[in-house]
Amino acid sequence: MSVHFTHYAWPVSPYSAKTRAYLTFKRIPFVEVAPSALMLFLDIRKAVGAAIMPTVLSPEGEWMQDSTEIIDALERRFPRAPVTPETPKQRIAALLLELHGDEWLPSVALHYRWNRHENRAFALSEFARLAFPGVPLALSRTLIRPVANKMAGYRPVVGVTNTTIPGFERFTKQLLAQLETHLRVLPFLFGSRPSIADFALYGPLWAHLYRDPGSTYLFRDTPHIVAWFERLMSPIGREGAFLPDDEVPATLEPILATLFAEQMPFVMALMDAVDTWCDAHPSAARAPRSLGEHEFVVGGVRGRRRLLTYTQWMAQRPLAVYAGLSPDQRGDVDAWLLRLGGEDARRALAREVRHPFERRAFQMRLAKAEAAQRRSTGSQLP
Ligand SMILES: N[C@@H](CCC(=O)N[C@@H](CS)C(=O)NCC(=O)O)C(=O)O
Repeated sequence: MSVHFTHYAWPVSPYSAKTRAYLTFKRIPFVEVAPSALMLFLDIRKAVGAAIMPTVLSPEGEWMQDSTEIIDALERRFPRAPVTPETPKQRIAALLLELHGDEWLPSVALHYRWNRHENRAFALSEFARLAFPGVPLALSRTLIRPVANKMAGYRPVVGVTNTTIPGFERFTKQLLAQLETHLRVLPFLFGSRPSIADFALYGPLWAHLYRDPGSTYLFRDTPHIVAWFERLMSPIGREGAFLPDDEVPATLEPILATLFAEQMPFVMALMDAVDTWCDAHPSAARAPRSLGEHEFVVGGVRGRRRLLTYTQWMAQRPLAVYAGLSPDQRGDVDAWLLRLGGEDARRALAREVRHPFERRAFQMRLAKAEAAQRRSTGSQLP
């Protein structure tokens, strides 16, 4: 039996960059395989239910899918040098920044990849050579075009339109400037050890914005971000540590303040939509993938984007940490939240998750207790 984990991933994939950086830091023995189209649409789809990446196959033959679940499962198996800080403010900040990387930055990533001619051509060639190894590029580019079109088609879903593009670009430049300021002082977001937040932000920033040749210029004046990419790509040789005394560095505050000003109102609107839908469908055991569209703001520009229920599952993570705080801890965390985003920020973290999701085979299942109650009252799937 192989003692290695297998990481099925392409270099163009942001969520794969997240898991690769994690595996590398933890020194988990793994080999990376770039799955061909055949593998994706036959083996991987059969194993996990979709042609998606990253997936990880354990030495025992167990498949894992979804970067967050992969990392959670491996953290249980490899508990040394945990990547999620234990203390309240750092833990909440790390999980919020994971939510930011996973559920807000994809818009930026899709914009720069599919709206820039040079990047679009590069991505198409990358998809072609990885999906159809050994096939002449002219043919493989034609064969892979439907997949590329599907990816490009996600732009309006995540709010990228001609109106919002200036907002996304302003947001991106500001984020890179803020991250550069932070990384001038510290090697990683919370100290000398990389965290789940480092991996999640690194994913789209490296795999799309930096690696795609038509947007690398965004990093011309950010040598510390480039050095951080390099640290995340190779083993750092030591465990490092998160800052003592639950300190969230002041240099992360502007990034968190924007997250509270722009991403969080949209997450709250999603949770309102989930509550409304679940109240109207009391017998449902799972929620639909999408609940229509809603307004959002990015870089000060207003647009509309799809309310994807998966995002609530990700948002439940920082909210659960807040819900579990002792009164003393809550006082300290509240003062910090008020500084970052006023009463709205405190209210967002304190929000009750009335209809918690569990994720199973790409479905947002309503959490067990509630589902059991629903079943006992004779409910059915919607
Ligand atoms: N939430 C998932 C997202 C994975 C994902 O969207 N992967 C992209 C590539 S980076 C993909 O394979 N998409 C295929 C599709 O959407 O059909 C994760 O964290 O792993």
